[in-house]
Amino acid sequence: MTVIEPDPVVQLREQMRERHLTPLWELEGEIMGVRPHPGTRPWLWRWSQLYAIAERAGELVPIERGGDRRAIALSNPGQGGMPYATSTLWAAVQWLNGREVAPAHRHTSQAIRFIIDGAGSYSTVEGDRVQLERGDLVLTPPWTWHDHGSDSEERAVWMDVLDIPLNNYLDAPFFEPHPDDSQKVTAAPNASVLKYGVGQLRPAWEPPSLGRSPLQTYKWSDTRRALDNLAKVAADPFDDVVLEYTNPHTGGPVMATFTCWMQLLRPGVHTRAHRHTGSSVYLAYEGRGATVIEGVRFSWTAGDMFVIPSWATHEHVNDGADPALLFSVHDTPLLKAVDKYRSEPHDSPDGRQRVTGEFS
Ligand code: 1HN
Repeated sequence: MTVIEPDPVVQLREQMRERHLTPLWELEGEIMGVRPHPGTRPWLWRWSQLYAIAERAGELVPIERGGDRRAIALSNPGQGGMPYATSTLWAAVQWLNGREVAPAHRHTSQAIRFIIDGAGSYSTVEGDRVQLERGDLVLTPPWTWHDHGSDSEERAVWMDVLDIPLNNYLDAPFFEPHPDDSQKVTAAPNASVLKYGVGQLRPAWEPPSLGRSPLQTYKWSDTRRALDNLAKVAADPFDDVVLEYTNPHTGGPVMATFTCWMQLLRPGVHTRAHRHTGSSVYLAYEGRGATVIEGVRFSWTAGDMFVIPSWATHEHVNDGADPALLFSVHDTPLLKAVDKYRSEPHDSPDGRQRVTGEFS
C-alpha cells in the first residue's frame, strides 16, 4: 500500500490561509504594479444632461437636514459603483433654488466650489459671507462651518469638488451639523479679500497661513485679468496659458490635498501631450475645444465636466476662433507631499497622440 504524503508546500499554504497570511510570491505583480493601472476611467458628463438633472432635482427634492446639499455627484464608471469622480476626488453639480438655505455644517473633507451661475446667492464660511458670482472660486477648508443661501428668486448652480474618497481611504472622516441652519455673519463683507487680496502684502501682526489659503474667495474679475496678462507674455507647452490659484502667503496650493487651475486655450492652440501621476477633474467654463486622453478625443463645450485619470496621456486642443477656458482640480499637491509625483512628455515627433476614437 502506498501512502501519499501531503505536499508540504500545499500544507504550508493552507496554514497561511487559516492564519490570515498571504505569501508575496503568489501576487507580487498585483500589489506592486510596474506602472499605474488606475480604476478611474477617462469620462465626460455633458452640461445639457447635468443641468437638466439638477434642475429637475431642484423641482422635486427639497434641501433637508441629513442630505444638507442638493449635489449630484459624477460617478466614474471605473470607481466600482462609488459616487467618486476619481480615486481621490468627489465632484458634483450643486443646485440651490431662490430663497433656499443649504444648512450649516462642517467636515474634515476639504472643499471648493466654482460658481457657474451665482444669481444672488452667498456662502458663509466661519462667519465670513461672500456673494457668489459666475467664475468665482470659494474655499471651504477642513473643519470650517459653512452654509450657502440665496437672497434672490433665482436659482444658483455650481461645481463642488471635495477630497471625500481620499478622506475615507485614510479613515479620517468627521462631520458635524451646526445647531442653526445659517451661522451668524461675524466678519465684514469680503473680509478675507480685504485682508489678504493683495497677495504680496499681509497684515503685519498676523503670522502667515501655511497649510491653507487665508482667502475665502478668488473673484472672477481678478482671475480673468491675470489670464489676459499672462497670455501677453508666456504660455506652457502642455497646458497653454494656465494659472494655479495659490495661497498668497506661501505661493503653494489653496489646500493641502488638491490644487485648482484656470486655463486659457488660445484660438488655434494644440498643446503637446504628457502624462503624470495624480488625477484631475475639469469643468469647461467657456468656449469649446477637445482634450485627447489616451488617444480618445473628448470634445467639450461650456459646462461639460470630465476626468483625466492618473498616468493617462493627455493634450488639449482649441481649433475654434474664440478662446476656451477650463477650470480644473488636481490632487498633485498630495502626490508631491508624499514624494509620488512623476511626469513625462509623450514620445512622438510632434508631441501629440494618434487619435483612435471619439468619446460618445
Ligand atoms: C458639502 O458640505 C457641500 O458645502 C457639497 O456645498 C458637497 C458632499 C458631501 C458632504 C458635504 C457644500 C458635499 C458636502
